[in-house]
Amino acid sequence: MKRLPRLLFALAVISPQVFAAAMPVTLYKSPTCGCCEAYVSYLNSNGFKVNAINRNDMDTVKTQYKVGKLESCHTTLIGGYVVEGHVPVAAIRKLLRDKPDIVGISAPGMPANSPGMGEMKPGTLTIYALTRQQSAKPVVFSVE
Ligand SMILES: [Cu+2]
Repeated sequence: MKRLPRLLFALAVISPQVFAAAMPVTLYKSPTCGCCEAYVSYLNSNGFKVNAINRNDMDTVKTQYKVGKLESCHTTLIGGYVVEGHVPVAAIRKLLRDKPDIVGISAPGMPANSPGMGEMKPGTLTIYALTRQQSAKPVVFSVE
């Protein structure tokens, strides 16, 4: 038993991403949203630990987190950012790594080629920035 901590330490050094604790996130969704559930599973299987909260007043949530015209079905809070809709984890990781001065990111609507919706086709899904001053023209954050 005494060897176990050492072993864990060694493994943690070798593969930090495997041993990094799952990142806790909060996700607000309507209780009847099926694609939202699919997205919860997607996040959970990609190293996040989702606390999904059912809300019947998603309009209030959208107003509270200022998603504006870039709204989708569910709203997720990750590391101080708002992640709106079916955003691929690659974009979330970029957001958490680069820490831009924005409110968050969004995959507005419910695009068919997004995680939790359907088959992803790399390079086809545009992710937008939720800027502090909601600009008339949407600002592209990344293409996934
Ligand atoms: Cu959806």
